[in-house]
Amino acid sequence: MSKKDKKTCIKGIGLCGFGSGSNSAAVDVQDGKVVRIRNFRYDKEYTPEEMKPWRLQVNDKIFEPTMKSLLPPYSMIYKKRTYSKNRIPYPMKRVDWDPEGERNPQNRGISKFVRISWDEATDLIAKELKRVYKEYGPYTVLAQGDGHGETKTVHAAHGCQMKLLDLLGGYTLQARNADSWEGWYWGAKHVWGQDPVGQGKQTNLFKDISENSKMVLFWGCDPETTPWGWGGQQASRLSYWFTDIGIKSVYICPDLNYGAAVHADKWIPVLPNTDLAMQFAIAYIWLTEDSYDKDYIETHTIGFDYLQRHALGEDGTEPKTPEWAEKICGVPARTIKALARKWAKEATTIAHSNGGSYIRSCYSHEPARMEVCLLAMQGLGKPGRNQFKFIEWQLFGSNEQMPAPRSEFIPTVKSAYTGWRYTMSPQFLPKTLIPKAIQSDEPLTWYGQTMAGYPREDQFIEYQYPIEGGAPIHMIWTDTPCWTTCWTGGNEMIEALRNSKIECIVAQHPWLENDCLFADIILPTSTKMESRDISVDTLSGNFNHLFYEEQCIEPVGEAKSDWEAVCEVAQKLGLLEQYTDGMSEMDLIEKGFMESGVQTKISFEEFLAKGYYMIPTADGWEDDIPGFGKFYQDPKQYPLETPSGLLEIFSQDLADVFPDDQERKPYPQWIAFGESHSESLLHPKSEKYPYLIVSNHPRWRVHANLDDISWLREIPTCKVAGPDGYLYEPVWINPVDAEKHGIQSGDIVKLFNDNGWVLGGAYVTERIRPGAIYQDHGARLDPIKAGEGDRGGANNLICVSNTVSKNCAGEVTSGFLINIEKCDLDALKAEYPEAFNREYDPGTGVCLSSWIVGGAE
Ligand SMILES: Nc1nc2c(c(=O)[nH]1)N[C@H]1C(S)=C(S)[C@@H](COP(=O)(O)OP(=O)(O)OC[C@H]3O[C@@H](n4cnc5c(=O)[nH]c(N)nc54)[C@H](O)[C@@H]3O)O[C@H]1N2
Ligand SMILES: Nc1nc2c(c(=O)[nH]1)N[C@H]1C(S)=C(S)[C@@H](COP(=O)(O)OP(=O)(O)OC[C@H]3O[C@@H](n4cnc5c(=O)[nH]c(N)nc54)[C@H](O)[C@@H]3O)O[C@H]1N2
Ligand SMILES: [Mo]
Repeated sequence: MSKKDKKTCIKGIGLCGFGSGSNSAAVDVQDGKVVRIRNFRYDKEYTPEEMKPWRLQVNDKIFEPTMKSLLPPYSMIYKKRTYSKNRIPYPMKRVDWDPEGERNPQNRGISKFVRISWDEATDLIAKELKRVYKEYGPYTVLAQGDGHGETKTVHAAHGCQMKLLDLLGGYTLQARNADSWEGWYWGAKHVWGQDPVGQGKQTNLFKDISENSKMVLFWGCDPETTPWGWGGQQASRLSYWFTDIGIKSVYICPDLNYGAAVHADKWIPVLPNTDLAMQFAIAYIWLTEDSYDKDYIETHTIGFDYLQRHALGEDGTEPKTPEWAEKICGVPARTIKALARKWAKEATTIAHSNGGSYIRSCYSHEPARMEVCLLAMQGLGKPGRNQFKFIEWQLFGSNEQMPAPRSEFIPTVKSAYTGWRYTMSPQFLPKTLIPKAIQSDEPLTWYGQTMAGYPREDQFIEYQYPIEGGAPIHMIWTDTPCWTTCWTGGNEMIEALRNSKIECIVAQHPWLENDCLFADIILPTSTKMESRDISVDTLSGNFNHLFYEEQCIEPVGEAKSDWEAVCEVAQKLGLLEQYTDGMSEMDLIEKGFMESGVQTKISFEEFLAKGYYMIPTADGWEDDIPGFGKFYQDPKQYPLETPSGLLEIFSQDLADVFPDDQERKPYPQWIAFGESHSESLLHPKSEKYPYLIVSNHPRWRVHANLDDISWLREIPTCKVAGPDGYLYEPVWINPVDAEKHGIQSGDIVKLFNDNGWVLGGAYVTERIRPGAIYQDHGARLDPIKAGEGDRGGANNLICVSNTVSKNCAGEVTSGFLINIEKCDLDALKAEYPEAFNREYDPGTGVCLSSWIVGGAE
């Protein structure tokens, strides 16, 4: 092999999206193929002195950044995703979708696809767009362009189509709900006024916890799984460091998750979405034992009386004693008391990645804001007493949101075409309301833009669909085709996608999976290995850096990047020049650089020559007052973003705008079920469906991504091999519950409720508490009967479709009621022979040939 056939490129291989890569990687390319992906060494072009590494020392123990990136396993195996057997080989059209004749919407998810050329595909799309705009007017195309995805900037996934649709007269935006932090958004924000990432002020918490905390509560937090997806391995290193320096790690979660399994000093297995009861009992202990910070409550909060009366039962409700809570949350009263007493005595910080179904279930605003109240009762912001975000160290990039030592500045690169968090179209729909909007003939109303980062006051504004002068949608253009395995009411969405009002669905995606199966036209897009770009790493917790990404390989099959795909359609519409502003790929990369912050440090030429720029740790970072420290020291000088500037345990705004809302009152209250939800073991519905699902972010995937990676699928906790050789998505069940159903490890089981059923492979284990059943979310859809039953284990299909609560249009994707039974595979096979006769590639489970006429050759 000659030397010149080899090269190494820097790539930000993460799945967070929007130009922010979780950890830079070195990609080795040989003879036009990606052969290996490694950690990237920072010190090739910059010396440690230039980078000014930060350092923490406690006694004789030291914690500092590493000199190479901290890649999670997903990044290392990413060449498998680039070369996946699931790659869409060429543009395709659904066989029985005929724009001149029958469109057969009812066959979406059933019928196959045929190959067409890029020319035909883009002709069809351009024609349909023109027709729909002409016939129905502006805003009648829904752009599904949100979502996480490969960390690209110029070529970025998600949202490329929006600018083109704007040029055509406007579109309906699928407004991304605050998925990751619903409870913080709809609840905590009214107490402490802040967003994004709900958890607020994070300054220097690595240091504060290390030096001042005695205990960290990992509350709905798995530092060995979800930080992998965003921030790499730093959270794991930190967890070991905390143990090393004598900090106690207490895990509160229904499952013994991967972090708990290696780091927990104590695991408190709570029933899903019942934490609120435990929280009230903790408050009850502090109130009755006089072990909370009365001075702080006096000076830093308003409305405490309401909470106090409710906790003690002085408002006509039951007193929230530990014994009362035990019956609801399944945690013994003595454990709750012990936890409350230790917490009152010792400086305690609460750690979350985002909170899991603790804040992503029914009424999640209650536990989220109750947590802030508990933190307030122990003096939020005092040394060692904060809330710590164990992931996304610097996602939105203000110094206040950095638990890691501060760098000189935070580089940013924003694509000219994407950035779903920052765009808003006059006509929009909260993501959670889309199936309803399609199915119903009535206009819809709701409160708030629902997108993270919007000001608190926005939650009090009523919006409607269609807007005045707008019209309902008749076409969908998606670059984020994973509703079925990521969002609420999946089976309901399938029904909506089959509605004849939706005349054309365009999907652009690298892989033939999930909602692609419901499209009419499919465009194959490329992975980041296939194009040049610019990216930034702000999530490693080591050093921020900006880098140029060379093209590694030629596009796979007929793929084009997401941006290039939209350019092709723009060309057909005669709008290419306006769409690109006359800029080439390299122009856009340079623009990204010129706006990044790095342009003041080095020239573009030097940047290209070196390939990257490392941003040093800021001088004086040690002096930054941690977390809520400033607010603690002087709430008048450093007020919060609430109307009073204080922690508002009682929100006058909520009281004024929603006086009749029984589900979200002005202050936290105990609620198990209500008008919007009956997903509780205390509700009669639980007689039929006696378990609460724990649908976590997947250990071995990032949401919908990576379910086709053979190297991951062979790991026993990733898939369970069925007797038929198919690899099923694991279902954890406690031995006590398994026995009731005669279920053993390795059995194929069916999870079901009124919304449908999904299969899984049983893992009988005490790692999940009785009453809860665990199956990760994001498994690849593999319909047995699309809209009803699924073999892949995509449990979002059976997830509830009601929103967080009446006036909160957020998602509920975990902690809902289900039942389980042993599955009679033979009977199922007899009933659905076609689904079971598909030919699967053994390692990856891919069955492209079943969906493409004539196979995928
Ligand atoms: N059951 C359950 N459901 C949940 C949650 C839960 O806890 N439990 N959590 C929720 C949360 S917090 C989130 S953030 C969402 C995640 O939901 P999403 O952000 O929607 O999911 P992703 O799988 O990250 O990405 C969306 C799609 O982008 C695709 N994609 C990746 N790269 C590219 C690309 O370069 N081009 C194109 N065109 N597409 C690309 C992926 O294949 C995938 O289909 O899920 C939510 N749903
Ligand atoms: N590997 C991987 N990493 C990811 C992602 C991914 O899909 N895969 N997604 C990324 C995204 S978009 C986000 S938002 C973050 C999410 O990060 P998180 O919100 O932390 O993720 P989850 O897995 O939903 O929940 C974390 C833990 O909460 C616990 N839990 C579940 N239900 C309950 C409950 O009712 N009460 C309590 N107390 N605990 C509960 C479980 O132990 C679970 O492991 O992760 C990011 N990182
Ligand atoms: Mo998320």
